[in-house]
Amino acid sequence: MLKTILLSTFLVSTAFADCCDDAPKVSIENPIARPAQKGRNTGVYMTVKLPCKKATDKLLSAECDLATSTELHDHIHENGIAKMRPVKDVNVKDGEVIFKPGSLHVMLMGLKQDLKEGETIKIRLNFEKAGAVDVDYTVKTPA
Ligand SMILES: [Cu+2]
Repeated sequence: MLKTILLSTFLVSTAFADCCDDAPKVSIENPIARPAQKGRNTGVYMTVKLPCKKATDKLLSAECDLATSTELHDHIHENGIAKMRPVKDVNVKDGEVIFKPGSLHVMLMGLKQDLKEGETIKIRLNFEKAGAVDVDYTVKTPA
């Protein structure tokens, strides 16, 4: 009984908190994975959002059972050519970070099966503060 009261007090106070930087919850908007054939690599895109502009977090890694390995990538421009390179982690600043073609993305390396348009795949994102977040990505060609 006491436990229930304490728990509901906690829920109410967090629900009304202006910005919960101590335990931020991330939300993932427009999660998509580019269609690709077995054996290939493909890019995964999304917008990572925190509850307010002041909040920060860090994406440390991503995991997907359908890939031989899963990396965090960014693009750099070298002599006018855009190249992908792995990054150790991705900071979420000012409340959001956008993963999009030609920029930050999650890279699925060595797909174990085809990714077909309209399918849904699961990827786990590991954040420094928010912990493990499981996300369903729609297989879709990015606009
Ligand atoms: Cu890449």
